[in-house]
Amino acid sequence: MHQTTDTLTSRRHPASPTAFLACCVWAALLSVGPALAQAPIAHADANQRTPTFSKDLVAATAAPAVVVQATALVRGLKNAWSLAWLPNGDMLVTERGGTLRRITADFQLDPKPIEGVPAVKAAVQAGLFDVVPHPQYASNGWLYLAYAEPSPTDDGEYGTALMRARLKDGRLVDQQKLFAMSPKSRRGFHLGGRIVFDGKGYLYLTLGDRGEMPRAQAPRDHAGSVIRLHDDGRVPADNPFVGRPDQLPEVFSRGNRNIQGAALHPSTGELWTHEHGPQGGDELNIIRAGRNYGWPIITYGVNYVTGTKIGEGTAREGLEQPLHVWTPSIGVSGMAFYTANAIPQWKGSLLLGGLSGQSLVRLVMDGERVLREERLLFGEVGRVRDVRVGPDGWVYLLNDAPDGALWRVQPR
Ligand SMILES: [Ca+2]
Repeated sequence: MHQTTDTLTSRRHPASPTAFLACCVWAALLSVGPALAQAPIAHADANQRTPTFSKDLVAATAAPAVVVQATALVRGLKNAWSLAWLPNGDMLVTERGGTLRRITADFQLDPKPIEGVPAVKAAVQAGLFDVVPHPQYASNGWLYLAYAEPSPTDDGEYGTALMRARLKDGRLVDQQKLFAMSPKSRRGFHLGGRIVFDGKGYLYLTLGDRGEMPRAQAPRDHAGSVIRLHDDGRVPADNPFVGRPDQLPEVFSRGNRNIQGAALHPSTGELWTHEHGPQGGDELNIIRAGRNYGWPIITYGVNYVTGTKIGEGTAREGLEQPLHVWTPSIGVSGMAFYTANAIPQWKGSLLLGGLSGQSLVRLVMDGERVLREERLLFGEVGRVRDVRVGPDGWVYLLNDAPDGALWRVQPR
């Protein structure tokens, strides 16, 4: 069961002119859209691991290591999306419709939403997404928000954007828009919206394909990518496609369908994400510079209702394989590594939520290998939108409902 980084590395194909040519040839043969054939982004040394499958590991899990219960601490949250703590113990919660709420350290919901939130397009899956304080928030006061930004020309189009601001007297001030995906679209699906700081002055923002599948492989399109920026919005000089006029410099990875959960690995510092598959095929991935995660060329899912095949199968040289696959889909959302001490048996686990799966999922990891999967709290908190570990070491959840709540998870 031990699959170390070294063994994975040794299985990669060395980058070479021949391999690059091979990439170009098969990319040109793909049928997902002319954009891909123009400028293949596929990586020659893709990691061709064999993923684990949720259905195998859940079936093998007889009983959870720790039986937990969830307690609703704050009710009356409307389609809550993201939870963050401030240094004084207060919490901030976004509601997808476009409101930012403050919860005091003793779990009292401020009835008055925070003012000055930018205009958001709230439709289908679009709206206000992540709220994340800067790692040095205590000294610089920057709060980052991801949201669906309406087109300034009022043409009905919108796209995922990133801004930062400071919170002063219940209001966002000093606002700076840092990024907006291009092109915008009228499709209300798959907007990503998670923000992760890497602790080195950079941040990642996850995006989605907007329900317009070929865009995830279109080289001059932000859709279906993870982007990487300096904390002030500048494009890092070492981003993988900087200096490539056929590509976009913000892009860090592509071929990502819709990422609504992302977290930095506590020891490697790498960005781990999951993404929604279509019908089946939710994935866990490690996002690496310049890699292509395959959507919609390869997937373990199929088309909704019809069950027909998407793309070319489940694997292709040069396209990343996921670590773990959920078929049927659980609608993955929210992610946190558990490194606290409050629940010692969970140390080192990866926690994530299921929307349609209506559960908290705990993955027991050995490096990059999932050893065990537990489905916890099934049906008890509804559609789990966000999963965070609080400063007290307990796990907190937000559920996606018109009358949702902030929940604390503790051993029963
Ligand atoms: Ca994939």
